[in-house]
Amino acid sequence: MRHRWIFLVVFFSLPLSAQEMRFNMTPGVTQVSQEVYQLHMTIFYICCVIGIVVFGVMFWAIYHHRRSKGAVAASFHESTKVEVVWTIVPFLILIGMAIPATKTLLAMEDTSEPDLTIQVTGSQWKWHYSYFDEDVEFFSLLATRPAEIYAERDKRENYLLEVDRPLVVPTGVKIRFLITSQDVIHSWWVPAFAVKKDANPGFINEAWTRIDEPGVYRGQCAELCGKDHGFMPIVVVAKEPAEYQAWLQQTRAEQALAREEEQRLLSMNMEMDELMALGEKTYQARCAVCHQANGAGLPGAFPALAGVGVSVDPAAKAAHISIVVHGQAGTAMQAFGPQLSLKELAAVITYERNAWGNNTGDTVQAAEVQAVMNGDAL
Ligand code: HEC
Ligand SMILES: [Cu+2]
Repeated sequence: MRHRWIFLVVFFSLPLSAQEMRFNMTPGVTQVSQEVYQLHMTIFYICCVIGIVVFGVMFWAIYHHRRSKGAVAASFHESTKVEVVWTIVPFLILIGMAIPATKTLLAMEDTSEPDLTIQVTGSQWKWHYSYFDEDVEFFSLLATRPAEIYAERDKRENYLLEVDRPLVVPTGVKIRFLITSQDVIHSWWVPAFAVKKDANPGFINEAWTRIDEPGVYRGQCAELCGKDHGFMPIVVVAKEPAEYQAWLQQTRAEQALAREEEQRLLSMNMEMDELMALGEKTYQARCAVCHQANGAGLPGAFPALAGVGVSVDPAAKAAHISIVVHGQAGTAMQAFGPQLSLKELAAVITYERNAWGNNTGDTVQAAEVQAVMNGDAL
């Protein structure tokens, strides 16, 4: 037993160094996240003390009452004193843990009196953010390039943790999140805020945060939600209130402009080339995850669009527009009407009708898409 001390050093240094170790939880950047972290450390230390006391007594007893020393087992049972002690001590420990835990949980759940409310909607496989009373909403999609995912290029720093449009929020105000889903269960998780809430279809869950420091905070969907569950990250950019207001103004103006452009588009005829170029881009960004880049689909899960179905049927143009705009209830085929602009819809449908050897020669125009949206016959 010359090296007994090694065991003791390792055992006693575990709780001390846990705070610095990479595999500990992060303290985060909000008051609540720090409370959560402190709570976790408190409970962890309590567990360590219990562990040290229980194993200490056990190992001490084994060592001192070993047979080689001629120890003889004592015979006693039913000690009322011991039974009372081992009931009361754990009871007190549990109460001691429950009080700080309840306090923190109540603070996390208190979504009252927010300064800003944002609806967060998950769907396969992206997030949608809608700012209440601000007329601003957008989708936020993975921005990592497929070449990185398929290891054809080096991976960038925030591999799989980058999006095309981050959620932008002001610092120093109470932000309430209303979290829901359009299809399956997702979960909106940003560790730095200690916010992790399930997004359930048909329900709205609430969470909140108040961020003190401007910065970029990253998270992920934390509920296994299908094939691309690992490909729907979350990026939150916290800005000083003045900068946030400027961003809000600009985004609102951009979105209003885009709506005007939609109106203008209705009376225009776009050329095949333009439609195909935008269509390919839209298809690769939004449809290829399921129907595959070459339109071949995934047998048993996602239908092929190349060579079969509505995409090659000259008589089925309206049906084609309709399934893209309205989706197919009960399947993974979402309604893209609310997700894409009229221009993108017209382009992506045109693309499907003319790519991969699907030579219908049709173009689809914005006005035709609008007509299907309105329920008019083509
Ligand atoms: C999350 C997976 C997913 C994504 C993303 C997706 N689809 Fe689909 N799509 C499906 C599934 C599943 C079906 C089959 C629906 C059914 O069973 O009726 C389908 C069916 C279709 C059909 C009907 C095929 C036929 O001939 O009957 C078309 C057209 C189509 N999708 C176009 C698109 C377009 C355009 C996009 C991108 C804007 C897209 N899809 C994105 C899953 C997806
Ligand atoms: Cu998800």
